Amino acid sequence: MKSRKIIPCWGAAALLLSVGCGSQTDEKISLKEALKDKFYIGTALSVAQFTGVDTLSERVARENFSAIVPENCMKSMFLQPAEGKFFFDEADKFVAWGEANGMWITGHCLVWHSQAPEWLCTDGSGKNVSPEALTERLRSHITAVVSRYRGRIKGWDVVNEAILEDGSWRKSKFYEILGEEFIPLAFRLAHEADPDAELYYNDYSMAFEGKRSAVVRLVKTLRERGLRIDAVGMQGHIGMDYPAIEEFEKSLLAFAEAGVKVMVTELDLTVLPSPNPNVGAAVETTFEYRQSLNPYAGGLPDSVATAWTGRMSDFFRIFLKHQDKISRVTLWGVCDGDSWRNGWPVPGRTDYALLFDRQGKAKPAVGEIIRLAGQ
Ligand code: 9MR
Repeated sequence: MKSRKIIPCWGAAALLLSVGCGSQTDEKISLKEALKDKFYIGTALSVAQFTGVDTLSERVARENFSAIVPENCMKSMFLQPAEGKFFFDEADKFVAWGEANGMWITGHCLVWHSQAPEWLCTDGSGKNVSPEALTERLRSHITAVVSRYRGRIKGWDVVNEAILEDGSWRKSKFYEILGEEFIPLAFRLAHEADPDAELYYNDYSMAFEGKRSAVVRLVKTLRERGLRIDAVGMQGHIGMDYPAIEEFEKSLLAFAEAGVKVMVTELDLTVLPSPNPNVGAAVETTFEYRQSLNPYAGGLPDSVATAWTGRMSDFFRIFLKHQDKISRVTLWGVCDGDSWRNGWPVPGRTDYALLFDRQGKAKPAVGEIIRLAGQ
């Protein structure tokens, strides 16, 4: 299907209108239709979007994307806020919404140092629990969560953000207590709970050389030990001048070469100035609000919007070039107003990081991606 003609020559203007209002005919094609034979095109969903509160983004998600991931509701602090007390209401609704709308459903995330409940790694006095106790807690959490959605959630971010930019292990509680063994442990437990589910390692700042090599080593180690790992998720929290696209591409190729699929996860492109050029997506790193850091509160100048379209399209050009290696590209949110980028690393800003604007209208980049997909 790679050669299929999808855009009529009169198309660009009508195309943008049509994807904006979501109608689909032979001539007017949505993002997910255009990418159907390339890779899944996904989005993260917030609770408001799959529970009928935010109907605007819900519609945009349904009409334009083919895969979903929960932005927050499946993190361990929400699923098991107290030991043995699970809260599945929102996660159940998320999965039901995905099934009702024919989405490829990914679970996010089983083991992550952030948004983990206090009780998981420490005892009542705040001291680290023993390796045996943590192993048991991980076993009960992963088993309960993965087996509940067995056959329905098609892939899991098993371990999230365990490696630093220089390639060293993040010194998380999991690492302090179990060393790097917590990673193979998590992959083994997830596989036991649903042998058919795909399993992923997911991280940000993947264009860094040190991180690239460490992730390749991790993939190889897991595979040598006979453990299942299907793909590496390259979080795409990118900016106008980072990362260098060539370095991102190098990592993509290195992961594929290590024998797994690549997924571009958590894609968003900020236009805002960063007080620290090297922050990746470390949620704990934040800076105080200053007006000078929020230059586009009243709207995005055309020149900046055009540059944004260009950069987003450049990334998609790379994704399409390597479509045989990529199984999914997922935006970290539906419309600009939904994006966590408005609140990080500086709270209270106005960013324009996603493919649909605050009114749910497709940005020019959507038409550009559709055009690129048809070539
Ligand atoms: O987008 C998420 C935001 O709403 C949460 O407040 C934040 C809390 O840690 O997590 C954000 O999502 C993160 C994702 O789960 C893992 N990679 C980095 C993402 C951005 O922080």
